[in-house]
Amino acid sequence: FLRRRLIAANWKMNKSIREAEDFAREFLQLIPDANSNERPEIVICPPFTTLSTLKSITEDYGVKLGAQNAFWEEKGAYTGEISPSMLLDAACSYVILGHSERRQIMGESNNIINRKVKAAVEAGIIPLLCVGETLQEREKDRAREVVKEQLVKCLKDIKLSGEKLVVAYEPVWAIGTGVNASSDDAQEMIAFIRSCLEKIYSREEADLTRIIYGGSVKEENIAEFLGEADVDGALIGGASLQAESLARIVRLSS
Ligand code: G2H
Repeated sequence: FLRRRLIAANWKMNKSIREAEDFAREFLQLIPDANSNERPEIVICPPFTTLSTLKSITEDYGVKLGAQNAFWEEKGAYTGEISPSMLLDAACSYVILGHSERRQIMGESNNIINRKVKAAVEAGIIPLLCVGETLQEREKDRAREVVKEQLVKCLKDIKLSGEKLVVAYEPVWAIGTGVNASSDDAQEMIAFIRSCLEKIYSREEADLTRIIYGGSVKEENIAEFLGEADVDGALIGGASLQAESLARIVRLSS
């Protein structure tokens, strides 16, 4: 298959160091071997404070790490911020950018996200760029327009080569609500996102880029999403916090 499946866990602001350690030890026992070609790519995006502990436990097992945010500058007087190169140093291969919680609660605009995506790509970290419409936008039939605008603005002037970007379609109304989008809705929007990437980049780039679905994914619905032609994996919040639940999702994605 052209694109390797990706299962990414977004822990959001959850877990102490001890809890992360317990999770990792249990999780690693429950998933297929790293060299099993049955296994999807697995990325855990924990709070910054648990990265180092998770690295020491997971690095020999091929489970990758990602961060949940990054700043756009490399270093300097930016109190409280963390740069993409620091994340690379902390063993992150990925960084979630543009998550709707940051757009809504922290007021991140497409322009800010664009600067972050650019900095991440330049540092060699793969952005997991989140896009998605609100319920109001969907009801006004503006979902495609909003998602297209997010893609165009967040990817402005960003050169890509190969698999240097992952897009996550996360309809805001499906996040943490227990109300997932239907797999048809996800397929339709993800195919549309692929067509936008084709316009922004090229057919080849669009075919290589993995586009995943996020929003109330759980073991009961993962197979349905993965059954869709354009859905290359999932970004999982709530259901990724328990090792058993995430491991079952991984096994169902094999
Ligand atoms: C959407 C998702 C993970 P949840 O934010 O990014 O969270 O699976 O809890 O809806």
